[in-house]
Amino acid sequence: MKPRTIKFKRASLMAAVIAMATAAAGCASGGPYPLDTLSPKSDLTRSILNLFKEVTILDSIVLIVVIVAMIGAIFVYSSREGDPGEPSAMHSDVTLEMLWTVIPALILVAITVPTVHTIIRTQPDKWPAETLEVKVIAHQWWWEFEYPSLGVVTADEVHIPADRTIHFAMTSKDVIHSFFMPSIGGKRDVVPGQENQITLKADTPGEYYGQCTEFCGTSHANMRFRVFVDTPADFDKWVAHQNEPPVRPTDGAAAAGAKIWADAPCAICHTIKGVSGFSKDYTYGFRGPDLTHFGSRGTMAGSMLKNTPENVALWIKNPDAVKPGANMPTLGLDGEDLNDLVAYLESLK
Ligand code: HEC
Ligand SMILES: [Cu+2]
Repeated sequence: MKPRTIKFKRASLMAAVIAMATAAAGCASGGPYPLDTLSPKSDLTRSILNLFKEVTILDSIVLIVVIVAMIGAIFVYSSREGDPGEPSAMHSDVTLEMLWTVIPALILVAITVPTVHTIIRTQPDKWPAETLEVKVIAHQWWWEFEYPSLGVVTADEVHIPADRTIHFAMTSKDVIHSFFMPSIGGKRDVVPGQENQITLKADTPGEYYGQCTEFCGTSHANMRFRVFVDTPADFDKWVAHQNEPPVRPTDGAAAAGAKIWADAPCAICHTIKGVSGFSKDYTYGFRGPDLTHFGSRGTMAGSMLKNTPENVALWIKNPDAVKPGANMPTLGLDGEDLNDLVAYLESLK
């Protein structure tokens, strides 16, 4: 080999190493991304991030050692002008073989021990008495949240109090989904006929994003949700409000809309507590989100849209045009009837 090509190879190798290091630094810088796994806001996500950091540091050390050894070998052992022919071949070296078996085994142990420890610590099978249970029921393509001890049911926006253990018990009404709220609770599959769990304690009040992360059909990407971590006082206020029956409008568009609601087939799939019922055997009023306090939610249709009168009207007019595959039929409402119905739904604060 001529010295010139060796020089060229050395230079391109160095360039590649510098490019990799720059890319790695860019990834670590983070940013304002709502599904960022690097900004934990609960004990569970903090443990996961710590584990991720430990393993990444360990792996980086291994990477640096390998790269330095490789570059060193290129400089020290590459052939030069005037070298005698082929180098001698080496056969077996017990010490070397022991080393390259034992060192990787130790590295694997160093990764396995904290991983298993984190899994055991973050997936308890018992939880404290003051734990709040939240049932998560996945539907194509929206999320239902039920608080059995509080009598509250909501959709796509789940509220939890900070600094209290929350136990999410999750199941699906149709296909396999996955519950992913990166800042609060990692990720867990949601499977029909089975109950999966996440237990955590959120620590920073705020609004966080969630998303279904198991392909579940046409509108999979539109199956989002929000997590509101409230201060305990705000959470109690929210619960008290959710437990009040919605105020019945007495005049104006909203009152006219309430009449349309009573005549339209909406109640077959939607519950408005105190107005149209819900059957315990799941034959009536459960196929779509509970609308009892629909007007108090900031988003709708799997957190895909902001909850504004314009969006609600667009939705009712033709759900499928807004959200491909939506399991709500087009019911032919338009004009003043539609506006009145929207006014009624938005009045359900
Ligand atoms: C066959 C069942 C069915 C009927 C009938 C039905 N809906 Fe729906 N509705 C759904 C489903 C399912 C969703 C959730 C769709 C999604 O987000 O993917 C939904 C979503 C909604 C939403 C958004 C709620 C939220 O929190 O995201 C509103 C508002 C709504 N429906 C209003 C109505 C009105 C008004 C009527 C009557 C004119 C009606 N629906 C009739 C099944 C139905
Ligand atoms: Cu899904």
